[in-house]
Amino acid sequence: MAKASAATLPVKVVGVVNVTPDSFSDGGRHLEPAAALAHARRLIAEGADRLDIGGESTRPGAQPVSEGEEIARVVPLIRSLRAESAIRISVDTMKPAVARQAVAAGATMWNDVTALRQAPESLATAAQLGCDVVLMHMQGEPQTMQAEPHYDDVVAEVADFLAERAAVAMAAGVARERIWLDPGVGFGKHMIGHNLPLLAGLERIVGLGFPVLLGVSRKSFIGALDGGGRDADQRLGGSIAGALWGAAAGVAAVRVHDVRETVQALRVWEAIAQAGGRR
Ligand code: HH2
Repeated sequence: MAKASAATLPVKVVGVVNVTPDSFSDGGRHLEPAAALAHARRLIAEGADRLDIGGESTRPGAQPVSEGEEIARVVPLIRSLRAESAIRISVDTMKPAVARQAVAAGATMWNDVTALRQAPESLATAAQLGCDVVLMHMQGEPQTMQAEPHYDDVVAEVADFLAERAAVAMAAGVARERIWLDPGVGFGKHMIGHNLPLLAGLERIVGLGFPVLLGVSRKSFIGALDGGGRDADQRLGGSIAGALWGAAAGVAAVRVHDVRETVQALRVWEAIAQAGGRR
């Protein structure tokens, strides 16, 4: 693993709150408003720096959700959290109208897995809202992205895509300092043949000069590397390995389901780096 350096730590921990019936790792657990709020409170208590709240699953085969339904799932939760906590809130949505309502309710980041490509008005909306924006790489569409992903050089192609989307966003009026990048582990990528080289080449994405958000938590490639067939909530060790790998490569934040364990792992990591005079 690459060595830690002053520039790479501390890494922020973004806790995932999926208000969906069908998310791949926790679908249905937090669909009821009270359960979603309780889960969000728990992640805050466990040390999350930010929460990423989503009302539509992006996993292949997930049911599309209407704008109204997605707003009804995420906006009241954001409003409740804003009223009781100073936690930073990100909204995980492909729809500009949802992002707009979420920001009005108190979100300060729009996490868009389509990198502002889903709707014609996405770019202008992001510029207008003035919030932080995560531009994520995905090959294809969520429904079909895992059918036949193809790359000649996955690291170069993801880096080029992200650099181009950042340029497009800035040309549309999104401020440079608002832009985050995400390589999109698992989004239109072969489980082993693409995700692993992409993670191995993460420093190239970090080298683009924007803060990088990394999401490896509970993803399928962990189950595949662990003998196959592991349920999503049985992938904690692999999720932490991925978060620490990201920390070593210099990512700014990791998007995780298991906040407490990830915070602990990163704290130990940081303490060792400090003791060795690397911070
Ligand atoms: N992964 C998921 C969803 N959103 N956003 C970013 N920026 N990066 C990711 O890696 C990422 C993401 C998938 O995880 P999850 O939210 O748990 O599942 P689902 O999409 O099924 O709700």
